[in-house]
Parts: sequence; structure tokens; C-alpha cells
Amino acid sequence: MTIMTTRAWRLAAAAALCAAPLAFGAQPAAAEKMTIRISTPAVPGDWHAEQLSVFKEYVERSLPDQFDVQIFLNATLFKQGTEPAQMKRGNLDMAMISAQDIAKQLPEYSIFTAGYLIRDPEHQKAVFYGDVGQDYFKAVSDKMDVTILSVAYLGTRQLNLRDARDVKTPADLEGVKLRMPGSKAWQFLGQALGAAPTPLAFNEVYLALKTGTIDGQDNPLPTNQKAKFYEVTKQIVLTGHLVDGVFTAIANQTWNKLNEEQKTVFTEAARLAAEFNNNNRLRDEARLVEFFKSAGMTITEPDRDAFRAQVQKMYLESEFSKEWPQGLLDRINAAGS
Ligand code: KDO
Repeated sequence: MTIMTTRAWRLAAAAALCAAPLAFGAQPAAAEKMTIRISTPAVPGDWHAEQLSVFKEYVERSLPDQFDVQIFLNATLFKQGTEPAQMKRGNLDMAMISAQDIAKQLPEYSIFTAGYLIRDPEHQKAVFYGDVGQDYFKAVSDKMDVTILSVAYLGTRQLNLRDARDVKTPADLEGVKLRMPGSKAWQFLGQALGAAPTPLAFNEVYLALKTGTIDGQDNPLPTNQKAKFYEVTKQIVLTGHLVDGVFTAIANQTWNKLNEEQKTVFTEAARLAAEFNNNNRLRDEARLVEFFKSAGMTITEPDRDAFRAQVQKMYLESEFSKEWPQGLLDRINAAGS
């Protein structure tokens, strides 16, 4: 079999891989290959898990016999949220990290964890692939010792409740035990929505919904489907409170071992993989309301302006916004326009 290593192959692959989900066979490991281990809590089949296969395929075919990319899903290698520390310590090569992970170490950038800030996936790209993102990624590299290669649209987060209830405004969520991931920034988002946030790792959410330890959770529709949360919940409230993203990041210890060509390929692979994720996720978001309805769920529209107004007010009045760099909010709002 002839394997093209040229840029031409890479461009052809980019077009093909972006178009549709693909299945890839495992490559045999060779002793000289550099192992790249990637850890994520993502469940198999979710688009940001699939995008890692696209990344692997692109790297291994563009740079034959140089890398063995190993993907660990379901947080089987490292627990959700611990990946940045593991990368810094040299235990992990790559992960998909969130703005909330980053905010723990760079509180001035907690701005990216705020609800109703990023408007849509195009705005997300304009922010993170533009000058705002450049400053942000540099700060992340300097402080956290990881290099961000791409941003992928995780989807727009919606409320998902175990028992149906009438939810129009944040006041209607009073006392609702809403699972949010375990960090200060995530917990604050739950509070800003009017609920009683409770921390739990992603991979424990299904069981907690099933047994009733929590009243609800929030995630984008494609994740609700792929993680099967719809099996153990009755309602989705389309709050659209966070246009969420995940960053594909590589430990600087690993990054610094790569030559220029390898760095270029890794960056191309990560960008292409993110595009693959975005295309598939957007398509799913457009059709999943019907899927959930046919599965017997109740899908409701809240007063989104009431949610937006309360969430934005709470962020602006919070301890978080006191640390946001002067002018950054305006730069984010203006990005892409
Ligand atoms: C979650 O725990 O709800 C979350 O959606 C948070 C994201 O930042 C990301 O970690 C994601 O889980 C996982 O990749 C699982 O989809």
C-alpha cells in the first residue's frame, strides 16, 4: 500500500474527513514510534470523541511510522478535570480541556466560562482563532505548560431534568439539584441559572440521574443522546445558556519534542478534527429535538431573555468579573463582526 505523505494527501483527507463519520482501523505499534496518549471523559460516539480518531488518522498517515496515537475515552486514564495537572507533570501528552479547567489557574480568563457570552460556533471561532485567542493561548502555555491546538464546538448547553416541571424563568429552578461539573466556575453557572448546583464527574451522571441523587444536569443535545441521559430524564428546557467549547491541548513537554513539520501536522490535524466535530454536532443539534420527542421526552422553551438577563447580571456582579482584563468583554463581543 502506498501512503501519501504530502500536503496534497493532507488536503484531500481534510475534505473527506470533514464530510462524514468514518471508522478507522488500529495501526500496529512500532518500537521507534513516539506514543501520544490522549485522555478525555467523552463517551464513545460523541463527536469530540470521534474527532480524536480523525486526529489520530491524520497524524499517523501524514507522518508514517512516527507516532502511535492512543485515545482513552470515558475518563479511563485520568479523571475529568485532572488532565492539565497530569500534562504538566509529564504523565499525559494530550487532552481536551475546558475554559473552566483553565480558569482554575488563570482566574482572569474565567470570562470564557460565563453563560450567554459566546453567541454561536462562528463567534466561538472568531474569538479563539483571532487575537483574543492568541493572547489567551499564550497565557495558557506560559502558566499551564500546555499548547492549545484547536477549539471544538461542544454544543449549546440545555437543561435536562429528571422530572418534568414548568420552567420559564430562573426562579422556577429554585431548589433544583442541578449537577454541574466539579469546579467553582461550573458551580457558579448553575447558581446563576437559579438552581442548587451540585458537583459530580461527567461519567457518574447517568447513574445519579437514574437513582435520583440529582434532579437534573446540563449538556448539549448530542451529548444527551450519546451519553443516553434521555433514558433517565423526562424534560429538556432549551435555555441555551452556554455555547460550549473544548480545546485540544498538548503538553509542552511533548510539544517541544516535535520538529517543525510535526508541529504543523499536529496543528492541521487538530483543526481538521475540530471541523469534523463541528459539522457533525451542528447537524445533530438541528435534528435532535425531534429525536428526543419521539423518545417520549417533553421539550420546552423557557423565557430565554429572563435567563440571559439574570445570568449576565450575576456574572457582572460576581467576584469572577473583578479579575477580567479591562476591555476584554468588548473585544470578545466585537470578535467576528
Ligand atoms: C460535563 O461534564 O458536563 C462536560 O460537558 C464538561 C465539558 O467541559 C467536557 O469535559 C465534557 O463534559 C466531557 O468531554 C464529556 O462530554
